[in-house]
Amino acid sequence: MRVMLVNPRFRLPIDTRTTPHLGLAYLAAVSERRGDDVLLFDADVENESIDEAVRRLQPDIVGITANTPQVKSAWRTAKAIKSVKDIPVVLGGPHVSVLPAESAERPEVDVVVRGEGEDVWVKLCGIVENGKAGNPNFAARDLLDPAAGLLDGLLGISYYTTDQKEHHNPDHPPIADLDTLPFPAYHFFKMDRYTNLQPATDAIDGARSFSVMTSRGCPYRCTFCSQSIMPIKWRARSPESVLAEWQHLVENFDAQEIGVLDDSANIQVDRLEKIADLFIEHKVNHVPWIFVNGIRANLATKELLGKLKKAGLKRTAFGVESGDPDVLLSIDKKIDHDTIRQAFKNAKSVGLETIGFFIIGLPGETEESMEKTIQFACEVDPMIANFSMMTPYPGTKVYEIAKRQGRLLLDDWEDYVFFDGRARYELGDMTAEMIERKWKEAYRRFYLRPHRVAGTLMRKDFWINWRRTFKVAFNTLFPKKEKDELRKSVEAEAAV
Ligand code: B12
Ligand code: SF4
Repeated sequence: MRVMLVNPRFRLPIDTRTTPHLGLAYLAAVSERRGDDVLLFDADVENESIDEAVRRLQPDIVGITANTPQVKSAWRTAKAIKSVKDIPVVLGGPHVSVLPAESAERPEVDVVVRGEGEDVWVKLCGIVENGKAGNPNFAARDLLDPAAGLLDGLLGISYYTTDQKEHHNPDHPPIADLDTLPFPAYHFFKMDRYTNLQPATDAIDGARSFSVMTSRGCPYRCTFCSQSIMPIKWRARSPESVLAEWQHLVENFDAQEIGVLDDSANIQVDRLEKIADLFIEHKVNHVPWIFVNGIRANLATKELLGKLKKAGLKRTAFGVESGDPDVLLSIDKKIDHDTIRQAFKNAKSVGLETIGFFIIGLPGETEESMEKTIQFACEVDPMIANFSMMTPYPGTKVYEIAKRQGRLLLDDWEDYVFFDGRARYELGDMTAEMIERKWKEAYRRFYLRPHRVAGTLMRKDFWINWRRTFKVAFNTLFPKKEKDELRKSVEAEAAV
């Protein structure tokens, strides 16, 4: 079968990096293992439109990924595909997992896959393949024919049959043993068209950079985090499986840097220690790698971090979120400031670069609590401080709070991004003006301290990336009406 996987076009309002989509890379890998011809269409790097590609490549099924700001683009993509042919069009990803009915009811979408996708996608492709075996003209309407009942037993999907009946089949169980998954199939991506996730490697912008997930899920349930839509059970790959993927990336793809995307990589400390030992023993520790997303500060001991540093770890992030103890308690992060202080000290003492993630505008915040966040950021002083304005994503507790008790300032999924300098909701005395002012102040005060300015100017990668850095800084502090222009241009492209 010819299966097409699509990352719909979505550009953030600032110039961010472009990386291959790991979820699609996994889906491509399981499709390849099934024996399918895989066609990967990442609209961020393609030169042709989706309908041209569909006409040229003639897929039998198309899977489109969608996070919240991408979902409208996913619908436009689905529509464009349907204008060519009535192929089964499937949507998956974080947004549609939370709000499946919203997409399933659209005429251009046939099936929504909720949650972890590999097993469901493979089974769905099997169903379509069987349908085609019995009927070469098999189309989406045949898949959704209530009399045929082809989708009746498939767990984890939502869809409307052609009699307009809504179906939400029960959830599919999460993959129990992640080691059974093939490695992400990067060979289907046009790798030379991507930048890197975060330049860990000084002096090599656009280094050959790959993402790896060594575990999935997170046992915590922070009130602002969309992770709460994924299975609560934390599952990890074996150290041997992680080593094998690492060797594959280093030897077959000449990886120059690797970003570990786990939500909570260090839940089992001995597993990470074993991974570090294996990297050292098998001499893959010369390739720098980073924890892109943050590891749990309460489990970041000096011993563990020291070992990881020897294994090639260059940079780690910690999710701090707030400098105010009451706010920190209220978001269920289950951590305290002394533990966070210690984690930053541990990381710095073993020579790791650090990133701190901070949020301005959590529920219950006041000007004073935001002030404490800025002060705490300056105190722990990570190499990179990332301040985001609280954006309440559907499915999170903060979204429910903002909707019920506050005032959501968003009515378009395409606005659900962090970077365009506008507050997303108001709650009690916390106004949009206050959030926006303190957010800008956070960046100014953190980065314009004399020792930071001097330190930044001394960094080699600053001089390599200075044009981009200035552009990002300028757009962050002086966001303009460019978001509307951006949307117009994306929609104009989609209309072509
Ligand atoms: C790495 C990452 C990024 C990277 C790269 C994104 C990329 N190209 O993959 C960058 C930094 C660019 C990024 C940006 C953003 N991100 Co991000 N990101 C992640 C992160 C940490 C890992 C993504 C990943 O690789 N996961 C592992 C793979 C295996 O999972 P997956 O992609 O979800 O795919 C699986 C399923 O969802 C499903 N699936 C997905 N697509 C499809 C399609 C089909 C057809 C099927 C059947 C199944 C299916 O099957 C896949 C395999 O199991 C996640 C957190 C997380 N744990 O997932 C957040 C996350 C996806 N990001 C999030 C957000 C909010 C954003 C931004 C909007 C933030 C912003 N800056 O404003 C932007 C949007 C950028 C954009 N252009 O779309 C949220 C999404 C919430 C939501 N409701 O949409 C998440 C969940 C973080 C969180 N916990 O809140 N992100
Ligand atoms: S913020 Fe981190 S620790 Fe909290 S739920 Fe999300 S992934 Fe887990």
